[in-house]
Amino acid sequence: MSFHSGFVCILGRPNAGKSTLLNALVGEKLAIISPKPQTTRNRIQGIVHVPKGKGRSAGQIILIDTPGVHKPDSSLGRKMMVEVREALEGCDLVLVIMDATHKLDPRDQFALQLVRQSGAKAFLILNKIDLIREKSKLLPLIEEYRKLYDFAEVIPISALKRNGLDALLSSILAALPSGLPYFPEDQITDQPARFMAAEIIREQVLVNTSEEIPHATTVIVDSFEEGKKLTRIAATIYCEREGQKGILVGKGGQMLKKIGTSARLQIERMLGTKVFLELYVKVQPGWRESRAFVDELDWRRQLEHRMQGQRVEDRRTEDERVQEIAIPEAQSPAPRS
Ligand SMILES: Nc1nc2c(ncn2[C@@H]2O[C@H](COP(=O)(O)OP(=O)(O)OP(=O)(O)O)[C@@H](O)[C@H]2O)c(=O)[nH]1
Ligand SMILES: [Mg+2]
Repeated sequence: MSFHSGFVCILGRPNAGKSTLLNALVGEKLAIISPKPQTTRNRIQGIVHVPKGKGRSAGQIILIDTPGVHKPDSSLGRKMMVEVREALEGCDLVLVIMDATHKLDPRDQFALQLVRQSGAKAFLILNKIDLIREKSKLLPLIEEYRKLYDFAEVIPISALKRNGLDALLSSILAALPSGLPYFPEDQITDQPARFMAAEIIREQVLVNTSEEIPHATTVIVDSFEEGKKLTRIAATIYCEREGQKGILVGKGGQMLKKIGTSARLQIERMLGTKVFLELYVKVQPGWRESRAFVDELDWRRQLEHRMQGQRVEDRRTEDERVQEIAIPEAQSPAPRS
């Protein structure tokens, strides 16, 4: 049996479970997850190395997790949708992931329209079936979806409980062309550790805050010095208003400390070193509407600028300068040597 490989885009509305599926198939936490919609803001590549199995050829699946499909109302939202479109470009297969507990609505049409435009082969993945007691209830839903799009396959799964994933992997491989692996066997993502650290911090902001704060915050890692035993990271959480800053810092810096400690433990696990994490909170009014600021959040662009020796901050315009406060309490305890 030959080796199969190719690019597979995971597409769907916010909160459908796209990132949960990516992590489950790769077997590592590459994407942050939260019950809040629009958690993922950029495309994330995860590489699944599939060994030869019963009736299945070996292969390499390059999965691309994407931001939830929605009608954007800000620069940030527009950038997220550009990420979706870029992920769709040139992919061999699209996994349209839908929350099986939801009724079909016009927003699903918008997602399907994107698949139609891409012209790629598509599977319908009905997720969260662990929440559905009577599985027969899925049949009318499948019928409705089939009327809207000619899916090559329909596969019910639970990304959270990891049900149906083996069948999904086999179907994906069978749909991919014969070819060589694109990436070496030890590579599971294209994301730099520096960016993953920023995402882990943002996830802790999502977990620990509510209302408009999750949507109004973003994180940039300002410095990342990796040593053999210790990694020193300084990062800034940007929010839009003084009131939000107050909540993020918390009484006596307690909230920032909580966010910092949880994030640090996860980053330590990811890097396999001790981490010294310094966190700052800054107010950047209306950053989601600033195209220049939103563009600078793109790690691919950050990487480009660092290679050119430019600091990200230097590229912001005068009226976008931030008001800054440093929170020394947020520092992690000094690492044990
Ligand atoms: N019960 C159940 N919950 C799930 C399942 N898959 C994901 N979830 C939950 O659904 C919520 C959203 O999951 P995500 O993976 O962040 O969803 P997403 O599609 O990546 O969301 P965005 O990044 O916002 O577009 C989280 O609370 C997950 O734990 C599933 O199979 N069953
Ligand atoms: Mg996501």
